[in-house]
Amino acid sequence: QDRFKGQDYYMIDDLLTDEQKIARDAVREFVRGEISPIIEDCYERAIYPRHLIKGLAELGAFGPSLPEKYGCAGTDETTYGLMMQELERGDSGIRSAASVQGSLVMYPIYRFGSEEQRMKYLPKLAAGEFIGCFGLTEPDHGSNPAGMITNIKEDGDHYILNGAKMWITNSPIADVAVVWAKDEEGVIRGLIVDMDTPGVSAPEIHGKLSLRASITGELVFEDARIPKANLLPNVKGLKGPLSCLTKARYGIAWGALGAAMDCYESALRYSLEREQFGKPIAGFQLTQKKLAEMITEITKAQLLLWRLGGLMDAGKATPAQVSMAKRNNVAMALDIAREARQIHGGMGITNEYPCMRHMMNLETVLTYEGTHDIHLLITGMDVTGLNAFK
Ligand code: TGC
Ligand code: FAD
Repeated sequence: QDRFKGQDYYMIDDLLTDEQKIARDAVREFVRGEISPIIEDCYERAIYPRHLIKGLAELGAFGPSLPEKYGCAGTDETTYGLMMQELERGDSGIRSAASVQGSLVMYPIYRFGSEEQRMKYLPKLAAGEFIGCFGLTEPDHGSNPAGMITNIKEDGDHYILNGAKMWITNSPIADVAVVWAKDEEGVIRGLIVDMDTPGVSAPEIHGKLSLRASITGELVFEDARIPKANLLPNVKGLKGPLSCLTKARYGIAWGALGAAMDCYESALRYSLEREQFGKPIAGFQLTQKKLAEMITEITKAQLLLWRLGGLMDAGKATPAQVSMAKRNNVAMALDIAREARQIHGGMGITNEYPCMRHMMNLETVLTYEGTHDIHLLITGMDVTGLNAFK
């Protein structure tokens, strides 16, 4: 196969800095050499390829935009996005692992933690020596995390943590969890939970037909004693976890673009090679319609992300703008995966081609980090000023 060069219909590369392109190309090369050759097998056997963690850490894929002082690369937000784009071109499950580690575990420790907590955890998480997970969703509180019942009660210099979290990426293999729980006044607080604490367990969730190269589990807390020193001191309320989600949703908006690019690339290549009725199927108008619409949507998403990256760096991006990008790009990628699958005909349902795997992965991506409809309602609230959730 020729080396992937990326789609760039509007010469968006001209808008990128050399540093951004170097970081993107390094991850692209890692995906080509380390992820693409094994991913179909991992997916089929529902295995998370843990051996990739070291390489991902060396690329700086865990918390790339956090400061170098903590072992991170200190990149801008567009670089972080481009890295997520390339990882998800490989597989949404691999990008998920990086999103959770960087945006949902390292970011809250950096943003809301004490300097002692930062120094204790961030370098190890950046180096992949620790695996982190993020516990917000509960069995009865998914889209509405404000209703959570997981709670902490004071007991001397400890908190007693009780409750359960559901659908937690990486929990069965995690060393540390950032967990959100209500205190005795009902205020949501963040805690750093070492997973070897007695009373903490993380049973794996089996039977997923999506995101199979990612490991997902529960978090169960039964009178777990968490030192008070592990409370994140600098945030109270739902805005704590939601701020982390804004950071991760931004990365997902880029990641989904990567999955779409991979599907388009495969469909274009296949349609030029596959002949029916005496000519390449790419020569039929209906195939061209599919391909033309795909590259149009990819190009629009690239432009949206380039601008959003600039707004993030300037500190001007609003959570609602991030919601719009996450919702648009994931739905766009899912549509492209479905159309690309069709272009491959029967071959499209096999693991010879990536489209079906991306399609199934993207069903999860459409749901986690705020469902497609929740993000629509966030946009609706932003433009009308009326809150449909209350
Ligand atoms: P609401 O009253 O609107 O807000 C409470 C406070 O939070 C602030 N806020 C945000 N801050 C930062 N970023 C955001 N995106 C924010 N959204 C809201 C808000 O300003 C307010 O602050 P303050 O100072 O006034 O207290 O909250 P609500 O209870 O009405 O909920 C609103 C809603 C429905 C939008 C929110 O609950 C929501 O986004 N629900 C979706 C839940 C979700 O996304 N869960 C994701 C779980 S983690 C996950 O899926 C990881 S998958 C990772 C992987 O494997 O890649
Ligand atoms: P529900 O909230 O029950 O929603 C069901 C349906 O109802 C959806 O279609 C939704 O859009 C709709 N709905 C809900 N409320 C409204 C409303 N007000 N108006 C209109 N429609 C509404 N969570 C974590 O905390 N950490 C993780 O690491 C993590 N990883 C995940 C990994 C995977 C593979 C999956 C599948 C999920 C993960 N999640 C994680 C959980 C994820 O964020 C939730 O699944 C998601 O927020 C939706 O919650 P729910 O599944 O409970 O669905």
